[in-house]
Amino acid sequence: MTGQIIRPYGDTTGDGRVQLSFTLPIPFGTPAERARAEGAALQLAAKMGLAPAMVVHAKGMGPDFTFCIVYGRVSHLVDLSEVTVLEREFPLLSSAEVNLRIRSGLGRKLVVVGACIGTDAHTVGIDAILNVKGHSGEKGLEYYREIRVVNLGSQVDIGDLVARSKAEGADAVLVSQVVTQRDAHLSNSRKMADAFTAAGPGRPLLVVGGPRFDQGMAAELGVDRIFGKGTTPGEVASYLVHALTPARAPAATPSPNGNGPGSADLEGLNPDGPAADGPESADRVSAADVSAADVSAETSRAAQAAR
Ligand code: B12
Repeated sequence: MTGQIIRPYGDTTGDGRVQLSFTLPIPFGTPAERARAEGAALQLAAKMGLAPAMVVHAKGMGPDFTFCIVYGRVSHLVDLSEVTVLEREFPLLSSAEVNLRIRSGLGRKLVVVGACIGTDAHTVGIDAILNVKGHSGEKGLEYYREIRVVNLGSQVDIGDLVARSKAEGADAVLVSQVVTQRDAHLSNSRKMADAFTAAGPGRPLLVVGGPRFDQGMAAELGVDRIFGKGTTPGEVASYLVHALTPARAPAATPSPNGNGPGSADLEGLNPDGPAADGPESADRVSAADVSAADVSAETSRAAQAAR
C-alpha cells in the first residue's frame, strides 16, 4: 500500500499488524490468575479493534498488576492527506543574528528566567536549553551575549517564580514540565499562567516545554508557546527574538563610541523575517533581515569576547 492511504505493518507490508502495551490492575501469580490476566488483555484488544490478536508478553508487576504486550491486526487506514503538522512560525537564526536582533530591537539584554515548577525535579531538559553547554551541538542561551539567563532550578514554587521574574525584569519565563502524571504538566502550566496574569500588567512572555506536551495547546493553557521533545536552544533563541523584538527597529543614530544600536546594525533589518513565505524560506533568515556585514561583525565580536 503506497501513496496517501497507508496501513501499519509487522510481518508483511500493509498487513495492519500493531503492537500495544498496557498494564492491568489484576494479579499474575497463580496459573489461574495468569490465564485470567491474558484473557482480560485479549478482551481489551478485541474491543479496541485488534483482530486477530495474541498476548506476546505478560509479566507480573508487583503482587497486584500485570504488564501485557499484545500483537494484532487493525483494519484502520491512515489518510496522509488529513495529517496536520504544526509549522514553525519563525525563521531559525544563528547566535550572531540573535544577538544583533536583540541589540537592535531592544537596545539592552533580553532577560530570561527559567525553572521547573511544582514538584518536578527533571532539570535536564531546561538545562539543555539554558546552560552554556547546550544540546544537540548547539550552545544554550547562556552563551548568547545579549541574553541574561536566571536559572532557578527545580521544584520552584509558582509564587516564587512570579516574584523573582518581576525582580529580575524578565522578558520571558521558560518553564519545564516533564512529569505528566495526573496531567500535572497541564494543571501546573495553567496555574502558572493564571498567577502571572493575576500579578498585573507587564506579564512576561510565557514559554513551557517538555517531552509530552501537545504543542497546539498554548492558548488553552494560557501561555505563548509550547516546545516539545528534541527542542534545541537555537530554536528557542530564534523564537524569543521573533516574539520579543519589535517588528521594525526604530531608526537610530550611530553612537559616537560605537556602542549601542548604530544605524549600521539596524540597516536592512526586517525582524518579521520571511516566515510568511512558508516553511522552506523560514528555515534560514534571509539577507534582507540581517546583512552579511552585520552578522560577520557580530561573529567577530563574539570570537573576541570568547578569547
Ligand atoms: C533523568 C530522569 C530522572 C532523574 C532527573 C534528574 C534531573 N536532574 O533532571 C531522576 C532520577 C531524579 C528522576 C526522578 C523521577 N522520575 Co524521571 N526520568 C528521567 C528520564 C530517564 C530522562 C529525562 C531526561 O533527562 N531527558 C533528557 C532531556 C534532555 O529531555 P527532555 O526533558 O525531554 O527535554 C527536552 C525537550 O522536552 C525540551 N524541553 C524540556 N523542558 C523544556 C522547557 C522549555 C522552556 C523549553 C523551551 C523546552 C523544554 O527541550 C529539551 C531538549 O530537547 C525519563 C525517561 C526518559 N527516557 O525520558 C524519566 C521520567 C521522566 N521520569 C519519570 C518518573 C515517574 C520519575 C519519578 C516520579 C520516579 C519516582 N517514582 O521517584 C521521579 C520524580 C522526581 C521529581 N520530583 O520530579 C517518568 C515520568 C512519567 C510520567 N508520565 O510523567 C519518566 C518518563 C520515566 C518513565 N518512563 O516512567 N527522573
